[in-house]
Formats: sequence, structure tokens, C-alpha cells
Amino acid sequence: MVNTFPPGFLWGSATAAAQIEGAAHEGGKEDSIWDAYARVPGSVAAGDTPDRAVDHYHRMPEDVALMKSLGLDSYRFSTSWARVVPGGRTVNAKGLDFYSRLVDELLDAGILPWLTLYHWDLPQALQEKGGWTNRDTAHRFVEYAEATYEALGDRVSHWTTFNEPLCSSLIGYAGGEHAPGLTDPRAALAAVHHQHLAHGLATTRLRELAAASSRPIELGITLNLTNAVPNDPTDPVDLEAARRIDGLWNRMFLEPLLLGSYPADVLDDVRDFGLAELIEPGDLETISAPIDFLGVNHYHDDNVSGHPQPASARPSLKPTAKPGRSPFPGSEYVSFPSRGLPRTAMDWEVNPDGLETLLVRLGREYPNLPPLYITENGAAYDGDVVVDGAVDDPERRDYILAHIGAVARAIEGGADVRGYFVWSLLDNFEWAWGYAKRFGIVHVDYDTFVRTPKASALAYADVIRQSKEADRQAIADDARATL
Ligand code: GBH
Repeated sequence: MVNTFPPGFLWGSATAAAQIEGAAHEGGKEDSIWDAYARVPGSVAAGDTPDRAVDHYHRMPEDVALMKSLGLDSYRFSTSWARVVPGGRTVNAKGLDFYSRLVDELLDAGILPWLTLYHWDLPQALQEKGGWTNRDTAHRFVEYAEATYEALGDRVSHWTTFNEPLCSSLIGYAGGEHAPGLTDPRAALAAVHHQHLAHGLATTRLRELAAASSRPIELGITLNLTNAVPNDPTDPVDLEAARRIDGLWNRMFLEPLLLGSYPADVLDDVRDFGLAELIEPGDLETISAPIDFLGVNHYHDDNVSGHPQPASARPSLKPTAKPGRSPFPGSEYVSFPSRGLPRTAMDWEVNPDGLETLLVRLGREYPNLPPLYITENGAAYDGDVVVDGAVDDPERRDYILAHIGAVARAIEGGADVRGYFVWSLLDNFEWAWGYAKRFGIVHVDYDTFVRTPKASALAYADVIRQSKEADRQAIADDARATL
């Protein structure tokens, strides 16, 4: 398996600021929307908050040492906007200093920093001005990106604007499950467009700044992409539902970025919710500024079933979706039935073939697709226990190994995949699930914050080691063959 990866394939793991840092009100940091949302009773399981998370803010050197011990090539982390620009207006040198120390620590350990600017933690002060429904937030994002680049651009070459804009728009503004907890389809679509715009504006600006200082820069975005599989491929209602979900969740993000237009069928599906009216002349040119890579987060496919939709006027969304109804604009009459595959503790299907299918499809459908990186893939399972300084997690280990195998097959099938980041390095604050779901390859004791690599971490370290060994052998074999 491992020798099928191209030379220089990047092996890493990923985290996000709000999920690991803690120190939510230290070093000048102010509330993000997740700090505020977590205080709303009933929003996060067990009333958990990101206040302390896994205390990475105070244990950063130890965490970098852990990454080094696993042999990681790269570490994907996010900067917290509310730490760098608390209140959304004034740059906080102390906040930037934390990331500067992190970057130095990584570089000293021989680990490539892979920085994401937005992993869902908008400053609460900007939310109070409308958040992503306000076009101005896109301009504030550019200022935040500039400040971060000014502080770190001399040492960070790989920049990602957004992590999974689908989640921070549709799930946060229409699904009511993520901060800011709204259930308003118009707000959700405004958030989609303004995040796209923020991505395009920041990409253009960072490229100018890098060119002005003659530094190399790799710029991209991370999307969560899923195959929308019709539950019954002979049923036109299921096929229509799968088209809608694929349109809203995948193509609504891929096409503006890669083709410079929103998909016409999706614009029609959501025509009652004001998206088309928000698009100003020039926006799509900005949004489709060239990117150097596309990050793909993949966890599961979606098995989609449709329910006949009344021909009359569209129903307005209810704050709580009924069974058989989704809260997503234009996809209300859609549900996600089980097709009997094994499931993780998140109740997500395990189907590694889906990742292979997805990667091959992207190359086939988008001729100008940039190189791909799997920027997240991993699994939550219950039952991790520390016994004699070890954690046996065979299900997580098997999940990760099987998906790495799927990536290898996709590469053989022609997909241009350059790296893989496991989600996540550490057990962490799993958003609305709080600390109840563990995705880490490293176990965290939530009382003592002690870190213990799980069996999955050791297996992953082994994959990395074997892959590097295969690289070296290939170089030697080439040399021998040419002599
Ligand atoms: C990622 O998002 C996040 O980037 C990361 O922060 C997070 O910790 C990690 O995954 C694990 O959750 O139930 O049918 O509505 C996850 C992407 C997109 C996966 C939405 C689940 C829900 C489908 N998620 N999807 S449904």
C-alpha cells in the first residue's frame, strides 16, 4: 500500500484553534461566536465550552514534540480571529505572538506549518453586526488575513482561507446546530456568498503581499465534500434529492471557486432565499481567483432519499426539522436513511471506497482542478481507555488505514493527491458534541490534560515511516538502474 504514494507526499495531522487552544479569555483574546454560543443553554452537549479545551495554548511545545515523535511532515492548525483581532477591529500583538512561537517550534522540529485562517470562530463582536450575513465581514476578514500574513508570512508558506464554508454557513445559519445557531435560510445563503467573497478577496491580497516580498506562497481553501448517493438509484425522487444535496453541499462551493459561477440548478433550487440578489458585479471573478491547491475534508458519503415535494409554494423552514425533513435551503424534503454500513460514534457511515470515488470524480469533472490534499479524515469512536499508558483503538486505526488505502487507489486511478492529514492530532472540543466525541489519535485526559498516543497514532506513524522508506528505496533503485 504505502509505496504507491508519490515521492514527497505530505503526511500530517490537523486541529483547529477553538477545539484545542483553551485560554479563551487570555492574552487579549475576546469571545468568538463559539464562546458565546456555548453559553446558550442546550446548545452544546453537557454544557461543555471551549474555555480550556485541551489547554494547547499552555502545552504547545509538548504538542509539537508529540508531532515530531510521530514523524509528521506537516501540521495543519488554525489561527483564531478572535485572538488575533479581538473585537474584529484592533490587532492583538500578543495573540500573534502565540502563533509566531508555534510556527518557530514547528520549524525547529522540521514540521511544515499549514495555516488555516477561518475554522469557524468569528469574533462575537462581528456577529453582533450581522456576522457573515453582512458583506462588510468579508472586508474585515481581509484585514485579519493581512495582519496574520505580516506576522507569519516570513515563515509560513501554506495558507488556507476557509475550512468547510458549508458548515460555517449552512449548519451555523440554517441548521441551528453550530454557532451562531440560526435557522434562517436567507441568512445561510448570504453567509455562503460572503464567505466565498472573503476567500477571493483574501486570496488576491495575500498573493500581492507575497509577490511584493518575493516570497513563495501556496494558497488554497478546504471544502468538505461528500458523495450524495441516491438511496434507490431507480427512484426519480431519490435521484432528484441526491442532485439537490450534491448541488447544495458540493457544487455550490466547487463551482464558484473553480468555474466562476454558481450552478444554475442550485440557484433555481434556492431561488426563494435571495442569493442571486446578493451577487454584485465582479464578485464571481474575485471568488474564482486561482488557487494552488484544494483541501478536501472527507468523513462519509451521504445516502439520500427524497420525499415528494408539494408542487405549491415552497414551505418555509421550521426551526426544528421533522424526520424526513432537512433544514437545508432547497433540500427540505430530503432525509438520510441508513444503508446498513458500519457506523462511527458520530453515526456516520464507514465507506472508504467513497473517498476513492470522490477524488477520481473531482479530477474528471473539473479540468482545471488544482492539486488535492486530504486536509481532514478520521473517526470518533467510543470506548477509548488508557491502560498502562496505552490506548487500544482498533476501529479508529482500521478506519484511518482503510481511508489511506482509498487515497492510494485514487492516486493510481489518476487523482493528483499530494498529502493526507488525519483529523485529529488530539481529542478535542467536538463543537455541538462538546467533549463527548473523541477524534484524536492522541488521547487527552480531560482532568489532567495528559496526552497518550493511541494505537491509531502508532499505526499512522508506521505508515509514514514505511512511506519514507519506500521513497528512499525508489531513489536508490533509480540510481542503480541508470548506472
Ligand atoms: C469537520 O467537519 C470539521 O472541520 C472539524 O472541525 C470537526 O471536528 C470534524 O469534522 C469532525 O466532526 O448529519 O447528514 O447533516 C465535519 C464535516 C459535515 C461531517 C456535515 C458531517 C453532517 C451530515 N461534517 N456532515 S448530516
